[in-house]
Amino acid sequence: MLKVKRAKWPEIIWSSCPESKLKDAPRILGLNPWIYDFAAFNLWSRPAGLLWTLGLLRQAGAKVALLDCLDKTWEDYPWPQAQKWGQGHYPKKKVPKPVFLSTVPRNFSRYGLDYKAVKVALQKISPPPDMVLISSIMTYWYPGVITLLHLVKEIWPRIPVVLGGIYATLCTEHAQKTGADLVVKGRVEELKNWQALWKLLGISPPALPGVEDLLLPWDLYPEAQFSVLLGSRGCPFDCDYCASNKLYSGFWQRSFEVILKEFSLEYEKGVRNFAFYDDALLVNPEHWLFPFLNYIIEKKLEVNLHTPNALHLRYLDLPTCEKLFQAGLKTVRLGLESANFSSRLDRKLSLEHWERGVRNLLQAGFKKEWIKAYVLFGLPGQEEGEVKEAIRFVKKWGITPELAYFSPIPGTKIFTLARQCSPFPLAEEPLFQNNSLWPCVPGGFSWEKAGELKALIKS
Ligand code: B12
Ligand code: SF4
Repeated sequence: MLKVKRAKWPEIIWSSCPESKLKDAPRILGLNPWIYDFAAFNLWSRPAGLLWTLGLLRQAGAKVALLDCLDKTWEDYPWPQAQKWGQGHYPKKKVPKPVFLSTVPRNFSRYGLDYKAVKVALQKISPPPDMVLISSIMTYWYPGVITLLHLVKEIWPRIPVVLGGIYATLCTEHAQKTGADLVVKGRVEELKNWQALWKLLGISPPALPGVEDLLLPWDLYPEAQFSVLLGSRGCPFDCDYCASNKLYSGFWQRSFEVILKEFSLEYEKGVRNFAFYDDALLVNPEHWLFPFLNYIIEKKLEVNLHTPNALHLRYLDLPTCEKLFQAGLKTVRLGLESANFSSRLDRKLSLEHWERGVRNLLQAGFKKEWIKAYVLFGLPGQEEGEVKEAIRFVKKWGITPELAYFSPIPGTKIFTLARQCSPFPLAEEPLFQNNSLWPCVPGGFSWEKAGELKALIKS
């Protein structure tokens, strides 16, 4: 087993591609900000988009380093003990609520590494990086982006800072007001984005490495409790509440060989927990998923696989369920959303799909307690009865419902209706897109209602 240790605080490790032909390779630092929210739990969370970006830049010849505020990072840094399968709590510090959220009856915290620990680690980087990249995930987590951006600008006022990711793509105008030198909307591998990055560095852009062969640089996390597998981008469905199509139109799959290489490097490091990040993991499974599952089964590798991002029930035929079971899928999440099968906001599921999928999972050997079905709560105009009906429906099957609170996302089909229903200016202020606020539920978040639904789930 290839064991690589974490550095000691406050050291940041740089890495480059051995075949780099770039003279005076620029040093590019990637930062994943803290989460600022009412609640946060690490469900195998990694900034996959930032890793993708750093991977391409390293491949093109740059020297890269990563500081992820949501990762333990340093060998001697205190961090909550991870749970059985690598998921777990973040350290948290209560912080004042942003003014827009001052009336919400919940505590607001910064999750992740201590602010001062990050500040000192950045100050110690010598010489300073030539460019800093800041990633963004949930739109309403932008306070973490701004805090980090201000910190970077305080330490290195003249170093260019680039902001990219999901918030930057879905709320570009808002992101342009953060003070970043460049806001990248969409995929970094789009030629105009790639060129803009290098222009900011003052270097003529090297050829864009092929994304087909790209290995995500998971080695930037030396001692990981878990890792992520991303075998595809996009989703062939187009549900009214989902931003998948806005983030990647079309559907593209990586090759089995590339996934296997990425997985093997992580496995060699000792990683045994892998979470799939695909929006449509089970679409066209012959391309890479089946060969990958077969490989694990044939080699008798002991791994735990997790699908926090939900599986499409329509593709759960018996052979697929058996392969998933034998390969070690432990966390099974299903996208039910609603038990109303006649009028739905998605195009992905019928009652027959549900019945057949759940039966096949059970027949393949999955225990009922490993399976949870997401039920969407808080959609514009949604009747509370519909949510309760869905909870009861799932429970009838002996599996556990899990509420997925609705986040209104700019650019989705339902966003216009969400804006009409919500008392908050959803388009102008991304903080109101936070699912914890229940932004489209009359009266907003209520502890009483949350308790009532929790009790129904537990009953
Ligand atoms: C994996 C995933 C998760 C994981 C964890 C994600 C994480 N890292 O923390 C899990 C399953 C836990 C999760 C949970 C949730 N998620 Co989620 N998730 C995703 C998903 C499917 C993939 C994100 C991803 O990594 N993509 C792969 C990378 C490679 O793509 P990318 O980030 O777009 O990166 C590209 C560009 O953006 C750019 N880029 C990215 N970063 C950078 C940085 C720089 C500097 C540059 C230059 C470029 C750049 O280049 C990259 C390569 O092309 C997205 C949907 C999607 N298709 O993106 C939803 C999504 C982000 N999730 C969403 C939601 C709603 C949730 C939940 C709230 C669901 C719920 N209702 O309970 C929870 C909340 C999580 C929490 N902790 O509180 C929404 C976002 C909502 C919002 N307002 O922002 C999305 C968009 C799905 C949707 N419904 O439309 N999620
Ligand atoms: S099936 Fe899932 S990922 Fe695909 S569009 Fe619908 S909600 Fe989004």
